[in-house]
Amino acid sequence: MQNLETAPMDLSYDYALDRDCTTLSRHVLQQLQSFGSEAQDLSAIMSRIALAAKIIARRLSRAGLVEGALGFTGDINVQGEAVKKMDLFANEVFIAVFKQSGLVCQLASEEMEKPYYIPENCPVGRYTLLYDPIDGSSNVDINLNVGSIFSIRQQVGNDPEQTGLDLLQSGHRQLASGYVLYGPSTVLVYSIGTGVHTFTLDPSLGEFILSAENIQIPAHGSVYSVNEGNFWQCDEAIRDFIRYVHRHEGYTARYSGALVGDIHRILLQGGVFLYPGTLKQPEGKLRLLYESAPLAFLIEQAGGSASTGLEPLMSVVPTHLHQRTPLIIGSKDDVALAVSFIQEKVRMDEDRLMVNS
Ligand code: P6P
Repeated sequence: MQNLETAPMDLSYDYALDRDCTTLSRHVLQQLQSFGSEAQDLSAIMSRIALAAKIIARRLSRAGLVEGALGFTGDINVQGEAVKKMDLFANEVFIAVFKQSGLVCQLASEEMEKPYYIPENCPVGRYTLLYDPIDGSSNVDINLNVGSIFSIRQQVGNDPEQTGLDLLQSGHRQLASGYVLYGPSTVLVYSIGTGVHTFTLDPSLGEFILSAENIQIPAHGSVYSVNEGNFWQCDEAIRDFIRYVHRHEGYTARYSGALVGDIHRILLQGGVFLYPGTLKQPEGKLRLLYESAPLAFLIEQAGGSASTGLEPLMSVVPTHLHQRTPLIIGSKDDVALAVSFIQEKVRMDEDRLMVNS
């Protein structure tokens, strides 16, 4: 059989079969170079996430035709945000695909005040899934891209009080993370600590098929992604960074209102995404455990970086489940530039304090 590494772009039957047979579950085992129980578990978890993604993608693709798929439920979630019907549907999908899987002890989501606890799955050593079922749900009713974000952690001990306290760990404790981008095609991007890989849903097969391996984010990119409507709400250091990219050639603004789409662009083309603290939300808007930390894990695996502006995002240990965090994430050089404006201001404030003391 041809060596696929060296063969020219060959859409022969053999190549097509090889490509179509590199499914997500097989890829996880290849990445872990193991058929042991933990590798099988993680492979099975990724397959359940893929199943959830397919069910959500199907609903999104027909949302305009399905009674009750669009619009708001009328409820307010634990974040104080109006709940979209698609948020609720997607949250239920993740619960349904994992409830009978025997793999996951707890499911923690943006849509649930407390984790969904599955006691029969909780002998120590099972897993926890933290997820944002639909990120960017304001885009659902206008048919723009949305995403799902997930993070897989080891379940540590039992938490019969369902407080979620055992989930309050830094991003370094993640075993795997990724996102699904529901766009013109449905793409699942994941890392299990051995690089970043993308799978594209082939509707004719009903399978996610490997489309790119070991993605590396460029060290620099022209894109900066921030909601400039918050300009006067942001700290002076962030305003100075935005003024810098306004005044220097080679920068372009891209902001979709859906984190996953903005991050996917930056993963592939380079650049920096910022959601800093604002006067109204000094801790920022994005949640740490099931939005920022999974994306930080993945972007660092691709050679990028993620910061709160004051410390590496992956180092933050939350004090509560739905903790928010400022987020600056993307190409190493671009994150470093944005963070340098914040650190310069911290230095100036410290110097001013010393002079005045
Ligand atoms: P804003 C969507 O609600 C979300 O959580 C992210 O997907 C997105 O990046 C951000 O909020 C957009 O927030 O305040 O710019 O509308």
